[in-house]
Amino acid sequence: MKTIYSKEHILRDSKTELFGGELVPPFECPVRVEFVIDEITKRHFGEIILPKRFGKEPLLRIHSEGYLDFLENCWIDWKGAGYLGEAIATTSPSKRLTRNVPPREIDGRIGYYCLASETSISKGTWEASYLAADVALTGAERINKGSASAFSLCRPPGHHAAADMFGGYCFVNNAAVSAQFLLDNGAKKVAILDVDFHHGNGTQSIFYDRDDVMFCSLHGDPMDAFPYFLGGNDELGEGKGLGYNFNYSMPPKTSYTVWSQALDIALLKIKDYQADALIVSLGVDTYENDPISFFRLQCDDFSDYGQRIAKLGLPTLFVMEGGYAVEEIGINVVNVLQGFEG
Ligand code: SP5
Ligand code: ZN
Repeated sequence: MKTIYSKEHILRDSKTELFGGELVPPFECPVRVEFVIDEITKRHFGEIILPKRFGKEPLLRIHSEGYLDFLENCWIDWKGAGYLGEAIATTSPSKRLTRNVPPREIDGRIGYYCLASETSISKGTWEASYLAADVALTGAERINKGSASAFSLCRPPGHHAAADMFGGYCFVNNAAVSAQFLLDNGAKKVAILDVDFHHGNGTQSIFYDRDDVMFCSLHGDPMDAFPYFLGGNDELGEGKGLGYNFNYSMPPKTSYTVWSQALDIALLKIKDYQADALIVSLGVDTYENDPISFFRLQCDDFSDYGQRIAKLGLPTLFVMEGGYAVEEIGINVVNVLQGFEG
């Protein structure tokens, strides 16, 4: 399997995350993907190739123009306002008290487009996010041209990003942009399997009313875990999309035995759907030592579930999402990919 990767992910190098009332160094940091690259190299897993550039059109199929303009200009406007720190939303449209109009002034704009204010916008965030989408699209194009699999080592991650919102360390929804690219280039149906510890609220919201993308997510119960306000098992889709969204939320300390039972059920849904391709939102924050998550998966479990996913026999694009136990992130990611290859 080929890995698509660009060193320029480093352009996303925020210094601050709002955590427990303090500004701390972000969990989502550049060294994460360097550990993954090191492990791929060490195990001679496969060729590492550079992304192509696809331009903004594929992003505009998922995200609003106003949102992308905001991402591109946020840092410039924030500096222009004379602020010394990184760009953080201090306000957000709250339930009912909103007229749904993006304000002119930067504090208002960032709030309008923000779903979780732990995530700061820093210099280079847009450039890295745009490139991460190209990393994903390069993988999608390979799948479209007949590759059995590809690994898009995206950073920053994407599954929390909605059509017009950033947060949860995500800005552009790499998996959603890839799914739409496959549909725009001949696929009739695409399934997204989200195995990141956190619910893929952005991806779910993007495809919630559609039947050409099935979304299945395994994650920490939103009563106990970020993103808190979406991800219940009773969210099944709406309109044409009813019956094409499936959530498998699980409690603190969930073991691989329980997690893999949920995976098998999700895999059955995807099998019955008869998709043309599968996109795996691959977060390895389900690992037992992840610093911000609460599942109990062990390193070998990642190999096992890679094997189970392979049994679907679908062309599969792996898109990197979360995983914050940086010392083991490479082992866990490459275990999934090698398990998949068998
Ligand atoms: C892509 C991805 O994995 N994004 C995750 C974003 C989570 N950000 C919020 C982290 C808050 C962690 N709270 C832990 C509480 C422990 N008691
Ligand atoms: Zn996550």
